[in-house]
Amino acid sequence: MSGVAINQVGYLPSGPKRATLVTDATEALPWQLADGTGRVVATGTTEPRGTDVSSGQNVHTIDFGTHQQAGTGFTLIADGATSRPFAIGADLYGPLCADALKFFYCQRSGIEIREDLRPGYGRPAGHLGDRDVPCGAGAGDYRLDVRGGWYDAGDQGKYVVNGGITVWQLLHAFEHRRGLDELTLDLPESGNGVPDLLNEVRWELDFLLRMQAVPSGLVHHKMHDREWTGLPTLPHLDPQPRELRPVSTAATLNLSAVAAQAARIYRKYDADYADRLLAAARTAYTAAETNPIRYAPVEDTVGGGPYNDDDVRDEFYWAAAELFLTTGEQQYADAVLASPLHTVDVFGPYAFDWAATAAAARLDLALTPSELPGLAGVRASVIAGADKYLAIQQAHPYAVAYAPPGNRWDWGSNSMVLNNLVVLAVAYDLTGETRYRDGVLEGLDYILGRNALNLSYVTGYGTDYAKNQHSRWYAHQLDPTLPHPPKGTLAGGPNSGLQDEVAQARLTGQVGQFCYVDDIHSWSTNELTINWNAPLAWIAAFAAELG
Ligand code: 9MR
Repeated sequence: MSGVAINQVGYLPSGPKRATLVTDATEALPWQLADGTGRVVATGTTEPRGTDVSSGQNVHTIDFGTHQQAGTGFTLIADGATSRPFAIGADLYGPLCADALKFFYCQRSGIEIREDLRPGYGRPAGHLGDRDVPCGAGAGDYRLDVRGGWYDAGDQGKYVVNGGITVWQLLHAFEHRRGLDELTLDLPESGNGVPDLLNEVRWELDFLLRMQAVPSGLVHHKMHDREWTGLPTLPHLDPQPRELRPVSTAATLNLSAVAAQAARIYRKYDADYADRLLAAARTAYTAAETNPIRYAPVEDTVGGGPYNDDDVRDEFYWAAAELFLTTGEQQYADAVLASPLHTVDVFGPYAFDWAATAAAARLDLALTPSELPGLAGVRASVIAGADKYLAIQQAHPYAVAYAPPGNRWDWGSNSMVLNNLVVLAVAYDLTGETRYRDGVLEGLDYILGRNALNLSYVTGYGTDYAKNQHSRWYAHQLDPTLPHPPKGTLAGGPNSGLQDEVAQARLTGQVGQFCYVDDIHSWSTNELTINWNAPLAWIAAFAAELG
């Protein structure tokens, strides 16, 4: 069996252009590139790569980078197989960036989603009762107004640590990528004089601020349904009571980090809001210092996910970094410099996620102008991390900058792949060296179809794409009157853990890349989440800039 896996969205004229051929052949083979009319416009020979660990397949690389002519409907032909059609063009990634960001409006809680703004996705406001929510057993004897925010994923829970890393990444893109301040996202707030990306992120920031308890300054870890609901359940029809879970040190530091970051970014548009954000960030940091070991328990999995984390050294580092970058104050500089994480290599198999935030701190310290002593060393550490991911990518026949230990792919692996590319992109920003830029672009190929499944993991992008992501309201697979997820929605991706029954029944014994199924019930391989769409938007913004 043979096949040619390509980026189904397409390649930038000046970017790298490679494909992966699956074949039994061990010797080099001829390949042809045909244009939209079927005319052969380039030829060459494949490079045999042996057995790819991530898929178990015998593969070759096809490099057609010398062809720079734009067009649509290109195909690659080798070993009797023809690839899916693809484009070559400069403007391929602007739409992906916009759609990946428009995704967030449809995740909003506590507000009607307007049909005129999102045709096919209009729905009544969900969870208006979140304005008066009791603290569950052990959480405290009070009620809070925790309305708004984004639903985390296919469930309707709202979790501070995951909302936090998502906000951080979207604001990081806003601060360090170009063009996002002018992007229109078709929101109710559009046209109010504030960039739409900041309008969208504020919906979540306001929710995060409401999760902070008074007077302690500590932040509730999460709020969600008392019991899990079934699929489909539209947000406004959720029958379950909602509950807050106890405060945690991780959530408190998370709010501190992103409120501090947001304070410097929103100041230009709303100084009062910036003051409020900064005050909340300071209060939270102090509260965490006096309550350093309140951990969200791993067992808290009824009605919502646990998002447990019992190592918060990285969250302390991250909050101190953002407070320092915003205020320049000595106390926060001291905390950054004293952190045990400041001088260690924080770029592991994957760079960061909701639980591991040290690399987020490092990336922001490297890019945001400041007077931090030893800044050159900070930047060098990011470049060293990028070199590591680049080496992994270069050894990988599908050009994935992610090779988890033992080939055991993580839950949400597509976000790990993308976040490692963010490190390459920051290295490009710091050095201007083309190999980092090319690494980012080639890394995106995997997400958009150059993979063992020949599948684009982004709904609406490519010829064959994921569209049955686990969701209670984009549940078209279960009820044809409901929509698929909106275009620009990323699927979680291969997960060797196979925690759900569909994955267990269909994927047991599969190798790495094959641990994925586009079925709505496969919540461990095929969910959609806010924190996975954020890196997609970040990387798409980078690719759009280059186009
Ligand atoms: O993305 C989370 C992943 O890193 C964890 O391993 C997993 C189990 O704790 O939970 C994932 O987060 C889920 C959350 O708990 C509830 N909403 C959906 C999230 C994505 O599946």
